[in-house]
Amino acid sequence: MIEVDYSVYLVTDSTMVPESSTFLKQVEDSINNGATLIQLREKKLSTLDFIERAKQVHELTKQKGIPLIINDRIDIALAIDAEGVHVGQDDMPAILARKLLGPNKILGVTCSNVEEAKTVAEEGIADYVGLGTVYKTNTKKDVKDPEGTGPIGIRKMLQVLFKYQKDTGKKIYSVAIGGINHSNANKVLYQCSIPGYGLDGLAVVSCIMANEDAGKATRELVEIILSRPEWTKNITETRSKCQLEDKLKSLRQNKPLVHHITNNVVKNFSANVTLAIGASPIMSELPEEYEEFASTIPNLSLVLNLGTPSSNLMEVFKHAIKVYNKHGKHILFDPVACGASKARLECSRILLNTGQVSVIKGNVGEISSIWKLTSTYEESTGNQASLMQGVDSIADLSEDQIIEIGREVSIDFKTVVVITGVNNYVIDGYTFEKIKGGHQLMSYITGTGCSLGSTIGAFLASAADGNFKSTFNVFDAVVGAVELYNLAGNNAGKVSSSPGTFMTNFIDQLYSMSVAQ
Ligand code: 3NM
Ligand code: MG
Repeated sequence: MIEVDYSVYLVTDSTMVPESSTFLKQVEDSINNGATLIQLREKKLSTLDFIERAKQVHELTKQKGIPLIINDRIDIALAIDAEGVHVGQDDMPAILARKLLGPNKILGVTCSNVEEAKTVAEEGIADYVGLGTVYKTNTKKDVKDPEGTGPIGIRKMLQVLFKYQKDTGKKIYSVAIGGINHSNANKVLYQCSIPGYGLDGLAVVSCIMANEDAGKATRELVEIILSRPEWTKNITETRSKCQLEDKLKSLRQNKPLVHHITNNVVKNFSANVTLAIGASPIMSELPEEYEEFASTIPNLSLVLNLGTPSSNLMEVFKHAIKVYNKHGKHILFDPVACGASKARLECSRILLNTGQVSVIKGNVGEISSIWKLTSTYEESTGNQASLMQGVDSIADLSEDQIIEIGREVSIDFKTVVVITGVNNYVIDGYTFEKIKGGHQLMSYITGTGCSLGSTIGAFLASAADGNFKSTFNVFDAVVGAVELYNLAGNNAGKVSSSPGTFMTNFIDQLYSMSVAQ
């Protein structure tokens, strides 16, 4: 069997080569600068021209000792003795392709959903799968899901492949494809993995083929693939057992800025809460200024609140996620009422596919809805995963089930999860902390849920001091914020008998506990 390195997989397209270059030069430059595998994908060439081109590319790949895969055309692969073939779902079925190719050629198959991944796994004859379309792309316009499957969809397919590997001991390699470029390659690798199983590589077309300098583009892509995602640099891996008092000291010193893109109902209250704990709020929905914020302000975080969604706001959210991810700044996502409609859950899916958030905060209903996005069962059988069996509504969930749902969301999205309620749960994989909820009067004041998001945002921005020297990690920051918020709520409740006075007492408590020390 041929040893294959799938990490940097160049799929060719002769229609996008810049005028300053030629098709063969693009491919050669890429091979000489780190491409580990080449797929010749020609949709319009005559058979004769295809063979000629395949021979030329094969000369180049043979010199470097890397495999050449031919898209779709098994006859051409056999004719020139290429190392393998890639088939899509509308091409020759994999079983027949394998028959024609024999056991020793590399066979790759495209999978766009869990069903297709299951079929490929069950047949067990593909060497690797191309999983996509990750993001929308101009290179392949006939894709069904215009937003792309995103990392959530890729992870679902990886779960199927991992299960197959556990059952059979056989591995099917995987690469992600579609809309991958220098700006997201690193994020895709980070987000498109599941515990115990990850992508073996990235397949790209335009970010190399259409580049004026295909060699440089390949080199830079290799560097990005090997580097660490920006936002993980802002996380101190080890916990320091830092107490709330120490976190508040850091908050007072760092005076963090919390950028809110939040709903119209709570803007005022959230700004007041942010100020009361000694942080500063900015409520900006002007995407043009985000790059400036994120690149110049060290103690900055972003709170994304889905409370009053709109098509315009979705574009603002998406832009913000990309910019904050690029600069490694923490994002808290508050999927307000995401279970209320299909459209709202879809907004959450799109945003969680756009980038990486550090914290997802919601009540049991909201976190359960997010959890449904990750379930691999519903697409194929219509059933929810076993975790929800025997549960008619979220009111029936036991504490263990709530924590398990939070844990699955945390592991799948690589994020800290906060579940609010009578008790609050802060969950980071197998680490969790239970924190008593605030006072019942809080439920009479709009924005007390959303403003916990502001408080967490402030702690997150304070933990990340811009020089990556934080003394507490994301989990600790979130625990601190939830502790402060609920302590202040309980203290305010003791001296208030009605919502109006509670509100002022709550702000006063937050202030006296954090600022006036
Ligand atoms: N297959 P770019 S997407 C060839 O989803 C191909 O199966 C896809 O091009 C799939 O890197 C795609 O320029 C094109 O976005 C990817
Ligand atoms: Mg095809």
